[in-house]
Amino acid sequence: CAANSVNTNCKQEHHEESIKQQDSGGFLGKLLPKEESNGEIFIADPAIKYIPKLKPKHKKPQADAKDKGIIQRVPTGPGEMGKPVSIPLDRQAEAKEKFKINQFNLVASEMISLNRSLPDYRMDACKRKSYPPNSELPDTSVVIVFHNEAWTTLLRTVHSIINRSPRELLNEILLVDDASEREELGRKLEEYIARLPVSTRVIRSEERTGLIRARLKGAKEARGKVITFLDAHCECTEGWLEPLLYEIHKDRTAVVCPIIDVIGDDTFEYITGSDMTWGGFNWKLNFRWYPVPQRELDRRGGDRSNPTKTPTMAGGLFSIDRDYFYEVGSYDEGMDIWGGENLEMSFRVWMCGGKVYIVTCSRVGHVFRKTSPYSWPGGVARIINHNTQRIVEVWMDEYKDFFYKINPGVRSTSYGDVSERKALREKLHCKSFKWYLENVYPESQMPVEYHALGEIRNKATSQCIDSMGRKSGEKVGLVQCHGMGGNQVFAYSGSKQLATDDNLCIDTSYNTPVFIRCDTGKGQWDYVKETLEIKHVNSKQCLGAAGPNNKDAPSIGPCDGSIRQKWVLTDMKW
Ligand code: UD2
Ligand code: MN
Repeated sequence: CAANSVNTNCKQEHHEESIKQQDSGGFLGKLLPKEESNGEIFIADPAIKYIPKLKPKHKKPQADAKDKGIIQRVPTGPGEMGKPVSIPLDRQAEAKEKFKINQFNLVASEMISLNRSLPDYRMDACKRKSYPPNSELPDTSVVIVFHNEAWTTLLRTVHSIINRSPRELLNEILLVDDASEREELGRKLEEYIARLPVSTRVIRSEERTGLIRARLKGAKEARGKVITFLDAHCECTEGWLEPLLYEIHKDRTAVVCPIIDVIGDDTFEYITGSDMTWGGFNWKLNFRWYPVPQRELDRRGGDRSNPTKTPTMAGGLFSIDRDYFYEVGSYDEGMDIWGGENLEMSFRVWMCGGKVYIVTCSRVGHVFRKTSPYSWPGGVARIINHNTQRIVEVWMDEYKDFFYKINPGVRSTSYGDVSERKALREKLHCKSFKWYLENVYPESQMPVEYHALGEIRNKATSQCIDSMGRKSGEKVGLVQCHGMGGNQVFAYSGSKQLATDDNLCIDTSYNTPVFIRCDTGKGQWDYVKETLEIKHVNSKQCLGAAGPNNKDAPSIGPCDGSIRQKWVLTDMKW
């Protein structure tokens, strides 16, 4: 079955498969070996993580552990200490087959303990930091929404929270089931969590609402001072919670994310992510990771253990003061299934007076998948276009043109009524998107100032400049104009660059127009209104229609006043 398939046979197949596993393996039996199922698997004191009290006859006590009356459990099982799992030869076919169910290696996940150990990945400066006593920090409810999540990843998320959070700071865990269709996520889940030492509840949604409304449902029930949202396939590491809560303690309008580390979808290896990336987005409004610019490193005084101000967040993992969450407009209830809510919240929080941080002393792993395993009622494109239009219409002012120019077809998707969200923006006296670009995200792919946005059409041949989906270093294309946006949309920026989406600008190299990265600042062109010439500022040469040797590329040469060197830019602003 294809990913994102809405074919009910596919869903049925997956469903049956998961029930079969359930019957033969017995998740609970398998994952709670006898010695651990007597109530001791959940480690109450965060100071003795992974060290269940076993009777001395089981294992020899280790020197320092002996003094505390506890036995060190040497973690040697599959995946312990974040190591990759290798699937035995005789289970590889099964693993391949079961990968389809959740779009990650279910067999590997089932081999790993729900309490798997992980190294302390924090940088030294983080380990040395001291925080106010727990009694002074706000406590948190953790809200995890899921639809057809695998039992093992869901429960490993829960166990990692319990094992690695100070009890005073963890008010409760709320599992919001967004109409899952899997047997094991039914009553069995309630039975299982009833034995956990931290208040854990399952909140059920009868109908599939999508992750945004599911999170709202969870948030409504939350009793902690802070709400922490996590995806249902995460693993929290040592010391993850305190630095998040500390930032909110200092500033209740701070929305804080951990560094999101990668749990490999195939081996479940825990791979640390960089503390030098932050969140951005391109013209298509796709969330993207980009390197943190020098400007922000300087602001943090060169100390990488200080939180990074980030223009946007990935969306799945963050903490927010519960009252502030509602004050700043919680989520847009009009958004369906998946996508866009992270950018919407990032824009909203920044523009309406809050901040978004990546707290580099907090690390949580997440299983990143290549495709989505669940169904998308009504189609993936429809859902994402619907959600994204709701963002651009409410928050992006004139800059919404970037999105519509590159995706003209989107306009045919309805996006519902956004008047309430616009009223919210008014009520909160939020700043403009231009303010956001200038003050929060000057490195954005969207130039704050631009003179034209659209196709660059040659006057002689009526062909258009086209990025052809190429990368920096590759040559610029010139093909039939198609009027469909995409690779034929360029902005002529205030800094005289000819920029297309995702940091791609036109420059010349060895007398050939090529793409370079816009953030190099290179590639300046004068557009001469009177003569319609596009003139390279450094070399004074003109861009022209295709030469005789290169039919699908623009030429560059001495300006000769011919019609082949005349260009029409769309939507000129002067
Ligand atoms: C990322 C975020 C995710 C969300 C999404 C954009 C991270 C690590 N993940 O995608 O949290 O912000 O971008 O919307 O930042 N789910 C439901 N109902 C649904 C669909 C999904 O409850 O109809 C659950 C799902 O089981 C999971 C969570 O929502 O626990 C996020 O979904 P995902 O893991 O497919 O999203 P991801 O990580 O690709
Ligand atoms: Mn996820």
